[in-house]
Amino acid sequence: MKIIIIIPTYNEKENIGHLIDSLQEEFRKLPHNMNILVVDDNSPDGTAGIVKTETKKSANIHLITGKKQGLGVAYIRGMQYAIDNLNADIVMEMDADFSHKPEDVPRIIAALDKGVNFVIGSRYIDGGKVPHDWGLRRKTISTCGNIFARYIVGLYKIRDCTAGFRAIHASVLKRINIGNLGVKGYAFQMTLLHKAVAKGAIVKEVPVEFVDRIKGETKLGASDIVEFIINAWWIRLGNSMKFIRNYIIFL
Ligand SMILES: Nc1nc2c(ncn2[C@@H]2O[C@H](COP(=O)(O)OP(=O)(O)OP(=O)(O)O)[C@@H](O)[C@H]2O)c(=O)[nH]1
Ligand SMILES: [Mg+2]
Repeated sequence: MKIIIIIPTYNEKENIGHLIDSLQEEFRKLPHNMNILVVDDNSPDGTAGIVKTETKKSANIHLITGKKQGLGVAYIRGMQYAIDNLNADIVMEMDADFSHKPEDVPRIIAALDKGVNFVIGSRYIDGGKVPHDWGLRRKTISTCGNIFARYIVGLYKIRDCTAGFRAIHASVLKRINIGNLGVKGYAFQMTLLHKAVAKGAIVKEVPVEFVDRIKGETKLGASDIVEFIINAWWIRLGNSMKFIRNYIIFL
């Protein structure tokens, strides 16, 4: 199986080299064809230069660069490239800042069995953890994001709808027009999950501990929060319209 871990980066020069090394260590334990695709948005700190050096050393490291338009746009570009150019069977999402532990990668991949085609590294099921010293702002954003996704969008059964540590079968992504999700920022995670579930994806959550970044800065901004809220209500409206249409046809 060919697995592509997509890592979006913006100013992650202090993390990306170490993360690639740690992942390569994990890959040695796996029977799959493991690859990394870094999607860098022309980071001014020179992140892409570090990755370019890695691509020359190892054939399983890939890099694409582009204009900064948000986390979601970077993921969409990466997923399309992984499917069209790298022939991915499975695509993974992972942050560059070590918030997602490289040693959890084999467990997330192993959960893709018995028909499961969408695995979430979940902070909010038994065994999952968020940093105990998260500030009020960070805690509120994460908690409210999941409340919105579960109760406004309707993903009731899923506990961590905003996680960015996931493994998805390429077949699921091919069923979705990912170029047409209509989101630019962090709303991507919840929107893709909603679309995948609507297209029949079988989702499983596995517990992970989310670790606070030590190096570099967060990129989560106010525009991401606004887009997330608008998008959640927009999906809710779409769901209601679909329900009304089906009800009228039934009558
Ligand atoms: N290419 C690209 N990557 C991005 C963009 N925004 C964020 N990222 C990357 O996406 C990942 C998640 O971003 P973070 O800033 O760590 O967001 P977060 O984990 O929700 O927030 P913290 O817990 O505060 O770190 C990191 O690898 C970032 O470098 C973007 O606009 N373009
Ligand atoms: Mg982070």
